[in-house]
Amino acid sequence: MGSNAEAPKITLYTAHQCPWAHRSQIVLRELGLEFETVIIDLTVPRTPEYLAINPRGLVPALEYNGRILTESGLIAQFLVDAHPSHLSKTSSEPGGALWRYQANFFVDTYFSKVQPLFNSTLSAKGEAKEIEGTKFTDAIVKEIEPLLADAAPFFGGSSRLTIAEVQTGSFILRVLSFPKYEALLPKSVLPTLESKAPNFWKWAHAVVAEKSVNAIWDEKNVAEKTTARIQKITAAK
Ligand SMILES: N[C@@H](CCC(=O)N[C@@H](CS)C(=O)NCC(=O)O)C(=O)O
Repeated sequence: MGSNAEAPKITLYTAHQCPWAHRSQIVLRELGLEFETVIIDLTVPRTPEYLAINPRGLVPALEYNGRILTESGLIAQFLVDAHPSHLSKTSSEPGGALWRYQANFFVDTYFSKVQPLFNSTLSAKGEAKEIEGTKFTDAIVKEIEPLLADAAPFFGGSSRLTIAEVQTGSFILRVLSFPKYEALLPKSVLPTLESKAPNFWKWAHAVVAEKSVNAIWDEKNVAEKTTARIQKITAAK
């Protein structure tokens, strides 16, 4: 893969409504790397050309000096490792391995304990939406809130974004925006988080205020596309 000394040639295959693909935007912008963007239309079957790039047919895919990388979490980690920066400690610096464990633990906790409940809240209807919404906010209070006790404003006391925010930021945008849309999350999510998860509340607002996080964010478009996707899934049940 390319040396750090010269700027790599990067093409990002993406769809702006996809939170996984959005991770690549955040990391590339934080690292100040130039990249070309190719938008993949997810409303139609993938072309043979795109399937040759990513046989799984998913976005994102990232071409880095001629190599194709897929899976958003691994792409972010690769870029962070290839371009040492404020986003992460290296494993060889003092305290680095433990810092990386803690950041990975945070990300793992978010995606194993919180995100499944976000998804079940999105697809629930009527009273069940409130019930799932409460499970979702309870999980943030129990699992995430303690891990942000020293956020200042970012993970682990960092004044700048870290890999923890790179991996979660696009999902946090949705947590703070979707309660405005009745078909998505219950309105009660926001006041509950504000009162019961003050560390999360402060951290989340700092995350979504960052340019690298919100640069491609189009709330109305994402809300519409997510609503349509949920209607399709629930109609098929
Ligand atoms: N684990 C993958 C998930 C990527 C993913 O699910 N992408 C969705 C869009 S958000 C996709 O490409 N779906 C294909 C489709 O909708 O046809 C990653 O992290 O990169």
